[in-house]
Amino acid sequence: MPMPIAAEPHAIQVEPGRTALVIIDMQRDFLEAGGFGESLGNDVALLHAAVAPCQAVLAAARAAGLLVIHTREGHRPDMADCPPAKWARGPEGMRIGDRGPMGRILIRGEPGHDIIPELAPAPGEVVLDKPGKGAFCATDLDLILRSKGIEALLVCGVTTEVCVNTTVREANDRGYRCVVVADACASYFPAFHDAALAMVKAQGGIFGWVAPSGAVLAALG
Ligand code: C5J
Repeated sequence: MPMPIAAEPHAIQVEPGRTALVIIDMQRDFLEAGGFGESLGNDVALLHAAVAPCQAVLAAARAAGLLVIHTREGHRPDMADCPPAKWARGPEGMRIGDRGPMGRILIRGEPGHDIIPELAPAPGEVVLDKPGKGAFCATDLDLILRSKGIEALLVCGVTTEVCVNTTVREANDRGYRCVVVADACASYFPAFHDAALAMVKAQGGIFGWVAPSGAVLAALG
């Protein structure tokens, strides 16, 4: 049965069997002290507002039988997939691959790279490792979505203007309809969060739709 979501710039209908929930980078490295986010000078507490709405949407998506995809930003332990230009941007001693309180920063297999326990993937859910900001860059996400017949994405996670927004733009160009769940996303910069959501829904929804978690829960419920 189609699910109508009260979104902006206008309501959208999605089919549960053709819709995936994509939770972007809810990793310890971005949300906890000592990780990649803090190494870049950010206040990681600002991201915590998104956790409870993400949990609620995840529970509802599971109950509705949606495909659930969790992404993680990070690099191979040998860092062969970390462009020097990305590596060089952090402060010396706190860069990608350096050792911090949660292990090597933004490296796969390290504790900091894990998804926070509140949003731990369930068995059978897709966990997608990505080296970049966008979830389609150098990953098999498009193949997975097309193989499962997915055409619409509910997108949550962090940060709104970086990995969420990049992924939505990539998805939009590939023909997916994206609904960004506003309060289930967060940024280290509240003004950027607001601007990123505004950019998605402007011009008649140039990149997609924006809805509060309450509207998504009402649709899924
Ligand atoms: C950042 C992300 N902000 N997941 N990554 O570097 O948004």
